[in-house]
Amino acid sequence: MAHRAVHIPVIFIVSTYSFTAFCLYILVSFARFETVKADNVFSASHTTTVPVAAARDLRYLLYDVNPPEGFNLRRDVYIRMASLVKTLRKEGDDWVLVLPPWGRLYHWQSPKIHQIHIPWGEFFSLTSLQANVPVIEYEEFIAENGGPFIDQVLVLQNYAEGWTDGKWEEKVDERSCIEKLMYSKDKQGYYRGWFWGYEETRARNVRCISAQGHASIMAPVLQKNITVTSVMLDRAETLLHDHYAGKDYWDTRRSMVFAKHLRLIGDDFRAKYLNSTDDRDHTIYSEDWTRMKAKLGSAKGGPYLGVHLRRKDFIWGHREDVPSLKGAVKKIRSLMKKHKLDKVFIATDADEEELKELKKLLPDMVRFEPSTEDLELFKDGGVAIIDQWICAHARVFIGTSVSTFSFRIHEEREILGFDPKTTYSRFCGDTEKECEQPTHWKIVY
Ligand SMILES: Nc1nc2c(ncn2[C@@H]2O[C@H](COP(=O)(O)OP(=O)(O)OP(=O)(O)O)[C@@H](O)[C@H]2O)c(=O)[nH]1
Ligand SMILES: *[C@@H]1O[C@H](CO)[C@@H](O)[C@H](O)[C@H]1NC(C)=O
Ligand SMILES: *[C@@H]1O[C@H](CO)[C@@H](O)[C@H](O)[C@H]1NC(C)=O
Repeated sequence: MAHRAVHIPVIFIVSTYSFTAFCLYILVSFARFETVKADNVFSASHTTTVPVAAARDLRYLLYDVNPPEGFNLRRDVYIRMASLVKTLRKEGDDWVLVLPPWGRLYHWQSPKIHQIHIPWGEFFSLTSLQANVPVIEYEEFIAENGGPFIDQVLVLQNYAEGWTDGKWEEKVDERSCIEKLMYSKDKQGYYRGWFWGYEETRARNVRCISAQGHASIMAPVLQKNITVTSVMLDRAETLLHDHYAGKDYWDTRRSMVFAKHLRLIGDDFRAKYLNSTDDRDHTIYSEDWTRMKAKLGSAKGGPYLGVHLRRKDFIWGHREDVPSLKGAVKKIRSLMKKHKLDKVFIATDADEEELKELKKLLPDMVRFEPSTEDLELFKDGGVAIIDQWICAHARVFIGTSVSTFSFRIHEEREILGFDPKTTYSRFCGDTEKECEQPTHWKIVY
């Protein structure tokens, strides 16, 4: 299963962060200092301060991610691409990020519902995203571009030889493709591929690029080596964060505001089943994320314990850091007692059989269970967001070890202003010896 691999980038970023990120940060800051003087890089009017203002062509950056990666790692890759677009916009052309339609995700298995070609607007607030970096939906790109054509696809890959002498260095080079190319030429000489399930989409050219480093190492290549209008980076997860948990990371993360209809469903559910309202719980949310600066510890949260219990592929491998259901319920009971909470909300991807067992062990648990019509409307991604939203508003939260789903809840709680003591804890495996708890990443405003 590809899920082992899925976790590597996350752990990697966290572990390399200390020794590379600092250097990267310095590098990037220097580049910034040279080109733009403290202006707003996203406003159309900043052309006046850029030396090459005369020819600011509109260009499109598209991207896609390795198919087995889940929803929440894809949200993380978006942050890296937004950062790259910010770097690109500092010099030269007017780059716009094209949002890759959602669909065909491994975990989205609800039968009989159409889960392909899903625009970002169904899950996130587009105006919020746009307040951070210019973005458009894929279908808008097709319309603006005059057809479903992408000029250049760059398939990103690592270096065949790995790290030379075990030394980490940043580099990018055109190389022959290491893996079998997922694109093939049609009779007209165009390249056909997955393209988010848009069969009519084709590429004029496909090349492989070996890249090792942070997202913005692609900037010089896109600015200087390539002159065509639309470029797609496939396997974009190959690139690392420019500056993990830095200001730019958090700006983009804060701009990823959930779509309003999903937040409203979550809020109604909180009020109805969990006696939780923003007024009482001090979780007032500003529609404009740039004004959202809640002080740590200001949020109280609803009178319930929020739980993210990741199962499925996390238990198939008999991982040491994932508890049995009995172990999880024991922990839940003790947390409820400790914090004097009589309600518990559970978000989980557990299968039918495990759910039955869980209900037996914890008959009073509350879950968001969408009707068939609701599921058709929100889709698996929307239901996941509603679950995350409800967990994000709990008085106390506990998640699952190295689950990107849990990580996104941590960030949401950080934005809402919860005391870190109520957020950064996870279940321990039944026999786990050293149960390291999640890291607190503070928002940089
Ligand atoms: N509604 C709901 N869906 C969940 C829950 N936990 C997992 N899922 C589903 O399973 C997917 C989990 O994959 P990811 O989003 O990638 O998060 P992850 O737990 O880190 O898993 P990997 O990244 O695949 O290792 C989610 O996108 C959901 O579709 C949950 O508590 N509620
Ligand atoms: C980009 O162009 C430079 C200069 O021509 C060249 O040295 C470099 O190898 C090219 N990079 C890529 C990734 O094609
Ligand atoms: C809901 O919470 C309020 C304030 O904490 C409390 O006064 C009220 O009794 C609660 N209602 C229910 C139904 O638990």
